[in-house]
Amino acid sequence: MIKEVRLPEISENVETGDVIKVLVSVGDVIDVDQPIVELETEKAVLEVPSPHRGKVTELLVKEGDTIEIDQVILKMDTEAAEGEVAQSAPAADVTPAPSAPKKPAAPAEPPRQPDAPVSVEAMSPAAPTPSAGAATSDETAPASPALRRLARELGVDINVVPGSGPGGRILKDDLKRFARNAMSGAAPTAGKTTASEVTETTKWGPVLREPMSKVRQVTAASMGHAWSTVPHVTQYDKVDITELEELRKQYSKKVEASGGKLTVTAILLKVAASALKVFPQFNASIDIEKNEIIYKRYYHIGVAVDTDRGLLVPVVRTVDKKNITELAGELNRLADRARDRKLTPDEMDGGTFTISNLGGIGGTNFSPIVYAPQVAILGVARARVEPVHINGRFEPRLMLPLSVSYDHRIIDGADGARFLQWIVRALEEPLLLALEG
Ligand code: CAO
Repeated sequence: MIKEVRLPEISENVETGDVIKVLVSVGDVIDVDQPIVELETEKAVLEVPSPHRGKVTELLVKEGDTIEIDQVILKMDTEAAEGEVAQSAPAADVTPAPSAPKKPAAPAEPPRQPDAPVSVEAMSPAAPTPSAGAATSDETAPASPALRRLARELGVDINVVPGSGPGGRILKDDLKRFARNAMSGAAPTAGKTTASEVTETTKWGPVLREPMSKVRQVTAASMGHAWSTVPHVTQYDKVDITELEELRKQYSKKVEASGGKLTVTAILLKVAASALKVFPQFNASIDIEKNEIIYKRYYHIGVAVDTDRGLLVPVVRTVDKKNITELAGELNRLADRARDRKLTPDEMDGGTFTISNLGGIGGTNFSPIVYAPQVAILGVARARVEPVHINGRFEPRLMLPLSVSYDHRIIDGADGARFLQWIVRALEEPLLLALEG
């Protein structure tokens, strides 16, 4: 019997993907769950597994094709395969994985299809959102193909339409509102690079043009969107972690024995979750259309991870309910999965706050960009021994620079200062965590 194998639903907001590699050929006998194509979407690189066993009779996609959900990838004869041994997939830089990845039990997550593709290389720091500064291609915009078509018909660049749906998804009403505003001259255009500005560069010397990877496209879109829509303020402070460092060294072996690494990031996860409970406006989102603030009663914290493919932000779930040893283990596991290209899109969704620690690399401080629709992000720079004036004399103390960037629409400067001060005090006086956190 001839069966069609179609692209199943991958994740919320993902409508299309680019075929990076076709892993089977016509005539191959393939097994259930055997990867058939490697697909790059705006959120991850995925292996699409075969839902049936059979002999491939027709291949309907090739490398470089952009395919949509439900598009037929190949046809196979499920009877012709009887008695034949399945052909194994060619060795690829991917990790075979079960067809139904374990879904973390978090309230904010989209449902996953039972035989959805398996992520082998994570990509997205957050659900992509359209950006005034994003690429002009509409492939990264979280909108349905029909809406993209409508946008083209209306002459609207879908990438600059702010989405009000879940995860920044663009809804029909968003497009209509945007088009109306555009006609009345109110559409935002800030941050967009014009074609002439771009071509000008070739006038002054040789250049190299290369296509942006999907990670870069998504990062560009979400950072551009955040930068152009969130009025940022960044608050800076320094915390004396001399005593904490002693404790960290003292307990690091114990934490290592349970599979984690007791770093400042793991400790900050716990401290941040407690601070978010004390200052709930930092664990929120804004619904500007309805003039409402959405306070989240769960504490899922994203941690920026530097990988060879770019910035990825896996999310540690229910941070408030875990101890630092558990958090250290989970952070280690997620950072490894990010670097090994194994994160699933779900593992990067649903964050309510983010920590970005660049201290392992260096720097005296920096201003991180808020991952909209979140409203705040904690930046961590390199701890250094500095002379600190205490009781009339200078003492060498280990000082950790911290910053918090926040959305000034719902967080006032005084609250920004209080929030960061709370974190500073919790690191200097850990009892505060038990008393207030
Ligand atoms: N100050 C001084 N030393 C620091 C430090 C800091 N702020 N943060 C980490 N370190 C040290 C650690 O203690 C560790 O030292 P040892 O090897 O001697 O034990 C070393 O730096 C490496 O730490 P790590 O990276 O293994 O562990 P971590 O838990 O601190 O960080 C992670 C994990 C994933 C946050 C980090 O590896 C990473 O990828 N950072 C980059 C994040 C990034 O790109 N941010 C920018 C995003 S754009 O906003």
